[in-house]
Amino acid sequence: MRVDLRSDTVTLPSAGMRKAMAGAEVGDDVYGEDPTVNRLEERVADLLGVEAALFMPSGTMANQVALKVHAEPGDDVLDGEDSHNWLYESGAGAAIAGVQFTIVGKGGMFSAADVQQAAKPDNHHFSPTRLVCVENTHNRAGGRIWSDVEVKGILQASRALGLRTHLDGARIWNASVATGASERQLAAGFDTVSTCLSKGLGAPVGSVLCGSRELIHRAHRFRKMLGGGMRQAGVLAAAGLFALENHRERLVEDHANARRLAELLAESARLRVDRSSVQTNMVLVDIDEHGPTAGELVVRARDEGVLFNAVGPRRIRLVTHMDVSRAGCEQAAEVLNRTVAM
Ligand code: TLP
Repeated sequence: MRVDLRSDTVTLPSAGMRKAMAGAEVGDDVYGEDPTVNRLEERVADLLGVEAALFMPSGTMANQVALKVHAEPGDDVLDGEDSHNWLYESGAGAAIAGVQFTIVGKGGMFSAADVQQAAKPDNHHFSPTRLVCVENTHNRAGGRIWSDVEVKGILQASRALGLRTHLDGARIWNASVATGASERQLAAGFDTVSTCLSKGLGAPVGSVLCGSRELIHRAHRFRKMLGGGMRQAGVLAAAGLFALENHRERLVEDHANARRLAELLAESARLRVDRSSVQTNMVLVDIDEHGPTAGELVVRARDEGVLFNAVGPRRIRLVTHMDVSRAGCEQAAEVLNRTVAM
C-alpha cells in the first residue's frame, strides 16, 4: 500500500464529489453568472461571518490578492517566521504587490507586543507598516493553532496602530474542528481571510478570499489582473461545496491519525517528536545526529511506498488526510522506524 503523507493537497476527488462536479449548473463567472460559484461564495461568506467572498484558483492567489488589496508598493507587512505568504509563494509579495516583509516573533507565532515593537513610526525614512498577517493553522509550525487570546491581542494592537489584518486560514477548517470554535469565531476581527478547499477538505482546486464588500470588490480587479478570472468555474465550485458539506467534520479523524502517528514515531530512538505539538493534521519529526539526513530518509521510505517531505536538513513533515487510513499511518510509522535505524 502506498501511503502519501507529503501534504493534504494530494487528496483525490471522491466519486460523490466527481458526481457533484459533473452535474454542476454553470455560467460565465467573469460576468458573475455562474450560479454554483455564486452559491459557494455565499456559503463561505456565511460560514465565516463576512459580507462577501471571492472564489480563487489557489491559496497563493488568494493571499497575494489580499496583499494587493491592502498594501501599496513599498509598504511593510508584518508576518510570522516561515509564513506561507512569505516563504512559499515564490517571492510574489515582492514581485507583485511590491511589499517588504518584517518577520516578527518565533516559529511562526507572535504577540501583540511584537506588533507594537515592529510597527514603524510615521516618519519618511521608513517603509509604512500597513498590514499584519496571521496563519492559522500554521503550516511550518506543524499545524499549530493560535490561541484566542493571542489573536485578540494582535487584532487589538493592530487596530490601535491603524494596521490592516489578514488571516491565512488555508486550514481554518482544521483549527475549527480541533478547538470547537466556529470558523466565524476564528475569522472574527480580520479584514480579510483566505481559506482553502483543496487541502484537508479534499477539493481538487480552489480557495476563497473573504472580507467586506468593499475589499472584495477591490480583490475582484486584482484577481482578474493575475489571470484568476475563470469562466464556467462552477464545476470546480461544486467540488468545494461538496467538500464543505461532507468533509469538514471528518477532519477529526485526520487529527486522531496524526496523534497516533506521532505516538508510534516517538518509539524510535532516532526520532524526536514533540507529541504535545500535534494539534491538527501535521507531525513534525526531527532525526537525531546518528540517523540519516531528512533527504536520505525520504528516499529510503519512498522506496517502500511511504512518502513525506523534508522540511529541514534533519526535519520531516507528515500530513494526514482523507486518503490515508489509520492502517496506512501505522504502516508508515513501521517503515519510518525501521528505515531510520538502517
Ligand atoms: N501549502 C502547501 C505547500 O505550498 C507548502 C502544503 O503542502 O502545505 N497557505 C497555507 C498555510 C498553505 O499551507 C498553503 C499550501 C497555501 C496557503 C497555498 O495554497 P495553494 O497551494 O492552493 O496555492
